[in-house]
Amino acid sequence: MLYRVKIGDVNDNPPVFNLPHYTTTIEESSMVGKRVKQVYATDRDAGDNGRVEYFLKHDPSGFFVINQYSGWVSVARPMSGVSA
Ligand SMILES: [Ca+2]
Repeated sequence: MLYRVKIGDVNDNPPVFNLPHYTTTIEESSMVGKRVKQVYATDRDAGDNGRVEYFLKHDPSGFFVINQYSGWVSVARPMSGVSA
């Protein structure tokens, strides 16, 4: 008998950012919603295992938000006059 086995993709590749670090500068007076920087990562897995979504891991200041799908970081609240 011949059995045909289909191997599905497993999630064996972590996402990889296209840069090791991203740096930028931004005016303290920047408006809420201003785009700061876009990050980009790829994942070699197929299908859902290769889909990349972005989250900020640690931002106690709350100054920034990241778009889950585009990777754009933008200003979430006014920075001027705030002592960090
Ligand atoms: Ca993956």
